[in-house]
Amino acid sequence: MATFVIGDLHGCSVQLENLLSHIKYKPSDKLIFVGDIINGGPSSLKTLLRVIELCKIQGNECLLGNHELYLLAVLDTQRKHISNRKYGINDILQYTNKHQLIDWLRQRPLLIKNNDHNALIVHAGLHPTWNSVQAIEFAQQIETKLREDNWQNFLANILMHFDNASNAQPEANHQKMKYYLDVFLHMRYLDAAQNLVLEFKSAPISYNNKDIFPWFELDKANNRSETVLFGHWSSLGGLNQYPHYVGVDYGCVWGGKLAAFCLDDATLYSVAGLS
Ligand SMILES: [Mn+2]
Repeated sequence: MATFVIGDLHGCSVQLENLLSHIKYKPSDKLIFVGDIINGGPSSLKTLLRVIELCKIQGNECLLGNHELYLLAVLDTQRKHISNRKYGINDILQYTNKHQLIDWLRQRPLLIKNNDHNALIVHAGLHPTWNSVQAIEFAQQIETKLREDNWQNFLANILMHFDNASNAQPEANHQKMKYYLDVFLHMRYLDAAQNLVLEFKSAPISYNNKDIFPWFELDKANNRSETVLFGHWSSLGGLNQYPHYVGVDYGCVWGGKLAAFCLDDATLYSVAGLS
């Protein structure tokens, strides 16, 4: 039995099957998907249905990614589906039982604590000012809201401030929740004062002259006892040189690789991404 943390799938169902074969997956293994299951590759619906099926097996779990949050937001009737991705998520939006998928997605965690391997797994990252207890607490606050019956109201209130669609002053609580979502689902860089810098998405080498830092470079000073694993940052091309920070998004949908990191022996497995 082994535990694998699997990178962003983005609708690449063929690559997921290839990866499961490559790691010789068996139901006694544990799979942890870092989120961004959908949007990008040719088969968002098929990939999501497969991950849901896999997560019915005890021990397997999937985080919420920003693309899943985006899907939840599109279901909010005030929004139109706009995707700059080649294939998008129309197959999900046209699916008869899409509300079952939505209800499954909004039950997903923003943070997984794996005690067997002393690991924290998140979609984008952890803020350096948060200790692990705080991070778990902040994740639970969002998870609780998304699981409530009026989750759409909650999301609409938060997302109103994502895209500046409103001039209304956000409530302090909504501002706080938006900040947590930005850290868990969107963060890549911070400035020297540890403020989020969300507009930069390329690899660090692209910004040599800027006063911005990958979040994990600042977080290293905390000497967390846990290993932090994350996805989301495809342009980073994975991160495998630090013992306590492991990036598993190797850009499958961008012609890179789909990766699974085995927590038991710190081995990285990968298969070719979408060509
Ligand atoms: Mn992402």
